[in-house]
Amino acid sequence: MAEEVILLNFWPSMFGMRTMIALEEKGVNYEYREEDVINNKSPLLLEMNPIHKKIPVLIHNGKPVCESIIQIQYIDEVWSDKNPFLPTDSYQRAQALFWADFIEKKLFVCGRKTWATKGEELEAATKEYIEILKTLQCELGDKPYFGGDKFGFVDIVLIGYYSWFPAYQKFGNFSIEPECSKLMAWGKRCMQRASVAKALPDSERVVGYVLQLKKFYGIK
Ligand code: GS8
Repeated sequence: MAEEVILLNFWPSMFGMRTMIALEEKGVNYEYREEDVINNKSPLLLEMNPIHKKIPVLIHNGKPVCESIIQIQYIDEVWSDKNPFLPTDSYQRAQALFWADFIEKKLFVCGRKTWATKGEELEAATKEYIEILKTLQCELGDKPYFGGDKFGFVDIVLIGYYSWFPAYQKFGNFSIEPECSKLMAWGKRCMQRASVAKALPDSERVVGYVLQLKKFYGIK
């Protein structure tokens, strides 16, 4: 049977970027469908993700897989013949999942505060953001990728945020490069990959999107 793969996505989503990168890395043919998650979710999205009603949704032969980190794991298992994302060693695998979980718990919430808060809350958020990135940079160490010599699971989970860094810095009025130059170099390295270059939007477009969000939520 021919594989039918559909990705429901919304272009600025760092979560959707993960799934797109995973599909591209595996060379899977898929149909990309852009969703308007802010104003008009499609009936297909509501049917395929009735619990969270969020993108990204991966639809494989008519069956939905929800949550981006689960989607990366699913893609890795189903298309296992090419470019494994997770290490086979159980301990290494647990470590990769730990860092994916760390990114998941920390980055989105703190990143949002850099454009949605002000005053002391903003100051605390920008400090925390740098601390989170420094922790990740420490884990990266001198390796080219979190996966070692190979672009892998943690790289896929994190890299979408790289396209948001300019927006966070602009609205939060802080700078990532001075303390996190190795992490920025990692980001540039990842951008050399066709999968990442295809999935990540232009950072200026993200800045424009955040401006729209600020207006939408009435944030001055
Ligand atoms: C997050 C998906 C998500 O927040 C994942 O897949 O990893 N943990 C999930 N999707 C957002 C768009 S990106 O900010 C979304 O679909 N929001 C619509 C809504 O909240 O109604």
